Amino acid sequence: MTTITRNSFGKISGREILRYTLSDDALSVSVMPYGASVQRIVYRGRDMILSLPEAELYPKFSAGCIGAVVGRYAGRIADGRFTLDGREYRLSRNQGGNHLHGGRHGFHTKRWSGGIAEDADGGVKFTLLSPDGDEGYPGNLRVSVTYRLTDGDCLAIAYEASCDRDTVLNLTNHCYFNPNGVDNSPPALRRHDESDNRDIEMTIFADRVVELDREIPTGRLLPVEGTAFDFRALRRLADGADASFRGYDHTLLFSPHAPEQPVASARGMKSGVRIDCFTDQPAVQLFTMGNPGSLFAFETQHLPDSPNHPDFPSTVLKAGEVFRSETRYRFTQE
Ligand code: G6D
Repeated sequence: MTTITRNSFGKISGREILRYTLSDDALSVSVMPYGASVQRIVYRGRDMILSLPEAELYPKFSAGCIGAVVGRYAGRIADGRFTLDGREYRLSRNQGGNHLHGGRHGFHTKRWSGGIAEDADGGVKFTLLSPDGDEGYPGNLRVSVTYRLTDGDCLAIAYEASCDRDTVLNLTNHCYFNPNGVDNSPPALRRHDESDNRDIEMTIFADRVVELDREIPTGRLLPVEGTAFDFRALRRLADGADASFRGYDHTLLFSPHAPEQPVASARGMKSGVRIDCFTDQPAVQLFTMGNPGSLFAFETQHLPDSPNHPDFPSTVLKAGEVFRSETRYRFTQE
């Protein structure tokens, strides 16, 4: 049975931020309306994700999207432009001449509304209206994310969205994990790159990786066979690449799989904690902030720049359609 508590988590721009903590059995998850973010995950007494100690720090580090929901479009859109229904849309170009993570004022920077909602089935629901023209996107988009704990120490993240005009949409959550535990104490936060990914084993049920040229897809999907992106068999996250590799910031396309099958698992070799990921999305962005990096983000989503690649799975949300998606992270102590 999930219990939900609420407490003040400081202020952002002078306005109080409430933090909601869902607890059940060995797992507790704290979420907040700034960025509709997952602020903390504690499993059997260990922090599982990077967390900042107070709300006002999150806008300062917003470029990292720490724990946040990212949208309208997670990932990059080349040159900040795409054409839909014969009309070109110009988006904010907030990184290297491209559009990244919904733009300078993407969903991760917004104060969502909501909280403990009757229709959230024992969870916490945040909602946002992204108005027509927001960062250059068409249509008034209503989006919600509901966090709930389900059986077996599992965090379920359910998204729903609809728009009054055709638009593109690619949502994700941007937690930074380490199943061995994350030291979020202030001194360690300044040195968080001293913890590392070396003692993590991982499997990802993906046989193709998006080829990039200067962070933008070329349009080719390459086989992972024999590359640093081949996680089809369990191996250490840090073992697949040589010293010249600058770290993972790549999109892996899942192989066909049953919905109840985890698309990926990460296991802490020190803690024996395993995180299994389940999703209805076609791909995942694996991001390690370097090689081997200190934490990893595992952002389930569509492919980057899909609006400019007709042969990629479509991210078009037609006017009046309802988008629904769910990603789950299950925690197990081996
Ligand atoms: C960098 O390229 C990476 C992104 O993938 C990541 O999500 C972001 O930092 C936080 O821009």
